[in-house]
Amino acid sequence: MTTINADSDDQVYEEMSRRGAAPLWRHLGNLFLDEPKSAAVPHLWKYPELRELALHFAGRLSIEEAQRRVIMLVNPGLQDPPATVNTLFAGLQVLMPGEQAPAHRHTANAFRFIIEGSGVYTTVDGERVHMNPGDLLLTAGWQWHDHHHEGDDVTIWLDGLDYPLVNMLECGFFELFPDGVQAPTEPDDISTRQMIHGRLNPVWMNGRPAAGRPIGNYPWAETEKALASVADNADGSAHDGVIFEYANPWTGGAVLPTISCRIQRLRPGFAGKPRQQTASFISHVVRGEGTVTVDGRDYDWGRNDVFAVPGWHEYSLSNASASQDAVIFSYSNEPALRALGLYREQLG
Ligand code: 1HN
Repeated sequence: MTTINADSDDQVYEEMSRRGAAPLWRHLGNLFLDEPKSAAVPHLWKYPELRELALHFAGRLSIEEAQRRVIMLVNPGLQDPPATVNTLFAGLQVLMPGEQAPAHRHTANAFRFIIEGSGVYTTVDGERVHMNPGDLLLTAGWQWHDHHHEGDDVTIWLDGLDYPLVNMLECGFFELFPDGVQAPTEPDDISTRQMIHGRLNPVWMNGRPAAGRPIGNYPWAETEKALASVADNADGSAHDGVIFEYANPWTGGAVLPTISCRIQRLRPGFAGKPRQQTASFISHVVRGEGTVTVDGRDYDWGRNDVFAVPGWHEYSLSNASASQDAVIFSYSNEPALRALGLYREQLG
């Protein structure tokens, strides 16, 4: 053991480090901030720019080689490892007619929000789940999934995953399906057909563990119906307009343990009040044009664009159009923060 030289603090600090120790008094300010400061920055991705990149590689990178042909939306503040906000990922996946993306599973939870194309399905744990634009498809952690394109058009969807959180927690597992793609073992779209009716839950399934996802697909036709039936007859939230959370029908809570998915409609002329929340979120514009203002800076979005708002940044949403509404799909890490007692918000 080295003896400490009592005359020189510098030497003792060096010795402290050699002994695997550190002085809290030199770290306290960095470790305990007055309020959160995100490494991620607010950011907007324009869909036509991303689509062009996706189509370039659709023409020259085989699905066998790529496994998943996904253009990752990388936050300028989170490049290594790449993520979109602190705990969440967004990517655009392109699948071409005739292609099959092989089956695999991972502990990360995932969903797809369909942007364009038809004739495509994902097999999730043996159930073929068909997708059309505006549909929300769930693949909960550790469910096998492979994608199949039997239609004629380019298909592009938004992939959302919580792998940045899973990896941060060092709980990532990944496995390839032995036979490439799964043979169907369940009736097509059965989970959606059994569960989508909202207030009519299938009694014979009660008692079954609510693991995985009870609904494979939240079809756009149902989502649109909800928005249309409220229309302009409710003001909704002063911050978000008319906003619905996609619910797990067993629990009434979020569709995935770490991710809440929402759909909102900003009526023409809507100007949302500002708010700030510890949750980070990512939004995809289903239709319309408008602005998200974050920390006083305007980001103007249009159809299919994606924007990220990291936690604890003050933001507000607006739709300046006098005649067109705007519809936005978004997902956030609010359930993960709530589970840990860390969700806070400040309403302007
Ligand atoms: C993944 O497995 C899929 O299965 C999509 O379609 C996007 C992004 C990162 C890691 C795994 C998919 C992904 C992904």
